[in-house]
Amino acid sequence: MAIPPAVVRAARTGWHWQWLQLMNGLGPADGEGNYTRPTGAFVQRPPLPANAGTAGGHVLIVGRSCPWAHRAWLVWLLRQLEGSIELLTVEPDPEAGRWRFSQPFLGCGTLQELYQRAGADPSQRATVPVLVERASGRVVVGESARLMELLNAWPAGDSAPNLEPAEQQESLHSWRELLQGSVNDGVYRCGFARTQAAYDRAETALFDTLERAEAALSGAGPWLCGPQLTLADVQLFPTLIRLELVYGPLFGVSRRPLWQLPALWRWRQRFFQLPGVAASCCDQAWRQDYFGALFPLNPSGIVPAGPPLATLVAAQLQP
Ligand SMILES: N[C@@H](CCC(=O)N[C@@H](CS)C(=O)NCC(=O)O)C(=O)O
Repeated sequence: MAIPPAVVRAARTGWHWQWLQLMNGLGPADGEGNYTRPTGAFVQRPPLPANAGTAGGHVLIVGRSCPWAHRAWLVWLLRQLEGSIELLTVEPDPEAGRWRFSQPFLGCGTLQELYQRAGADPSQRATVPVLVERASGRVVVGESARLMELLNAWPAGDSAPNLEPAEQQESLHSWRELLQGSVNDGVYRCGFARTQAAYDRAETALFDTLERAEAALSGAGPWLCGPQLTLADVQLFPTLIRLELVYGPLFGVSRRPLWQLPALWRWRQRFFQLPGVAASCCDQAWRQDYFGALFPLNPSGIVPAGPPLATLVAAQLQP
């Protein structure tokens, strides 16, 4: 039996209203429907702790699916900091919408507890990545952009690369600023947009920046700022490696699949080959967490099939 149009209209209105309520929890928006990322706790860049470099003195807490955690994890592994900073992975708890420890950590079962013990306001989100001093439980920093810089300054072995080379400082700074808003947060601005206009703005800014990156890499390279790998490359990778697997299908970011940007495709392949990087790419966990946890964007909870990660980092473009 056909459903009367008036019932369909009422259901759509009611459904849309409920969607907006759920979106308020997921990602706040301004009056024009643009996603506005809330400010977290412990966001300032601290000075290098006096005991930095002491074996086991600090713990870097990450979540496998989180791109912000991934960038800190990448700096940690590229600079080979495993001797002084322990890496600890938290698990998502999609029902409660928070991170939990597999084993109690410093007496805490959830990241929220750890944040509150460290002095965060209960209204503030407990986010990954976060760097914690083990002995005191003090949060050193909870903002990934600052954390990347701190880890780059952390005492490391002679073979550890400096990811903020002085000679590339200017271009590094401008790339990082551009990527942070239009690409790293940009994919979320697309996925969490409340209106068509908000989505269009974010999507245009995202692909404009990717095309600029494509042009920069086509002309020079092999890295974004030139000859040396920098924090700008580290910042771009977690977003680009999730592009076809998550952001394309879930956030509506599919105007230009990466194979249409061949210099960026090769750059992604090159970055993936760096020691340790492949092991930090947990594509199954990403898909499970994003499609499973972001209920307002995927109410069925179905995790769609996607391309195998290996095909996205192949040396040659697959015809
Ligand atoms: N500004 C933070 C954002 C990090 C962030 O949003 N992390 C998400 C996971 S991708 C999180 O932990 N969310 C938990 C929550 O919102 O309660 C950073 O860059 O470090």
